Amino acid sequence: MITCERQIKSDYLKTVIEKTEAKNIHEKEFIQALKEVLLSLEPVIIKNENEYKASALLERLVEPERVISFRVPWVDDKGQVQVNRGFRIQFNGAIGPYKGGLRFHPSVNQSIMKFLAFEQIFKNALTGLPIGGGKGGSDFDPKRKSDMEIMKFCQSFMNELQKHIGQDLDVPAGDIGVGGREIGYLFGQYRKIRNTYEAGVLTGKGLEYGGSLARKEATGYGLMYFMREMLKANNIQVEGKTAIISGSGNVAIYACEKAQEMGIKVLAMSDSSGCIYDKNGINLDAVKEIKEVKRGRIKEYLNYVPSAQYFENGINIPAIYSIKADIILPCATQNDIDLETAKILVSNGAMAVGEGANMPCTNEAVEYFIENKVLVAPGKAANAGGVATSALEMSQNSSRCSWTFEEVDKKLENIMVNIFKQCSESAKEYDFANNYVVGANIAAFKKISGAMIAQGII
Ligand code: NDP
Ligand code: 2IT
Repeated sequence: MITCERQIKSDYLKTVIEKTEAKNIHEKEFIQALKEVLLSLEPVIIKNENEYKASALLERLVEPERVISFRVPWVDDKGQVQVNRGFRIQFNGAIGPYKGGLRFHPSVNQSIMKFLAFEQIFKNALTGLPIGGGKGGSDFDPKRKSDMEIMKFCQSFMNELQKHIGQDLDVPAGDIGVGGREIGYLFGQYRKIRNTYEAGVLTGKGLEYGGSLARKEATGYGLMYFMREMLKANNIQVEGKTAIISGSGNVAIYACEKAQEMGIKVLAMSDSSGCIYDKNGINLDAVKEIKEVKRGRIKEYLNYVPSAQYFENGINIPAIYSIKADIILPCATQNDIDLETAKILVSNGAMAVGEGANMPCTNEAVEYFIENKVLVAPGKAANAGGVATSALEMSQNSSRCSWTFEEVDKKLENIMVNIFKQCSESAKEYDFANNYVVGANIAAFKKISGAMIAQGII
């Protein structure tokens, strides 16, 4: 059942999509991510259909190398036993050790893990660094848990995860609900169980024990480097523009920091409860204190800036998307912007969307933006700065040295400039002009397919 309206010319592609959909019928996010990529690859697939078919390239691409699911029992502060489900998806290791974050959020399930791991294969290929695609996490909800409960959960999670990871095998990092604190507890437990100091087994570590300067900032900064390149290529000046940023976690905060540095006025940020609107521009120090220090709610911003406004999310579109801005930066979670929301943003005059989150726009929303000449910086390219800097952390760990903030930031900037170039050139090569969504998929696919074909049928 292909739900997408468009005609598929390649019988091979059509069959693969249909079979994969039938096999994974309950995994809607995975199917969404898969279709977005595969449909856009059609021109490349048509060109090489016989070769791909002969080695079942697409069938292998859509099937994870390994799916690991495990029980995570832990004892809460009241002495009650809790049980969560843990995952690690090792999707594709053709280019390097599996690499990708861990997400702790109650919505986590196999479909979400597989969509994230699938996206990660392409994202990691675009970085130009030797990393394969993986993702993991748990349906554990870190909200309202004590520090002790977080530690106990992380330790139990690692008791099982450690059997499946290693610096040359699979290197997890953070994602939603997993930041520096969690990586610290996870690393400590890995070190204790394995009785070895294997710094490169996790990234996003603290600076005292093998972390890299600028990793914390990397995803948000990288997003803005990509945005700057995209606007520049379309003769749009960055300075003086307005922006709204959904989320107020790691990616959102550092996207805001770099946007402000570039002369963009950030009008609004949000969390899952609602958004703050500050017509004078967001006071980022206040947001950092609320989110990074107090682990509080975005609403508390009004205690710092009483002239700002707070809008609670209703049942329809998230409140933040009713605010008018030039640049839209969804940095919270998947499917935040659907077609209805996209229509509002377009009618409000948005000129560019930068996906800081993974798959924050539905496929229909992305198509609508592109049809309406809104530039889209696709997540797998625009938010690749985080994982790229994780790979730089791995390099520093292997060589037992550490680079300065400026060195890492410069490398990150060069990587993002290069990713934009790849997206732009691949789009042009296949006559998609400034459709960077298609460009990113094609550029990444060429690299992955090349590596998979070279390594034979495995
Ligand atoms: P954080 O946990 O630091 O922040 C997530 C933010 O999104 C919070 O403000 C959270 O609000 C908000 N949010 C709103 N709705 C939801 C929802 N339904 N589920 C989860 N969060 C929600 O995560 P990150 O900033 O690290 O990640 C944000 C996005 O960026 C994710 O899509 C992630 O996959 C992607 N990403 C992250 C990278 C990284 O290096 N960290 C790299 C590349 C992509 P609340 O507190 O109310 O839940
Ligand atoms: O989605 C992502 O790219 C991440 N969460 C970061 C992964 C990593 O390994 O740094």
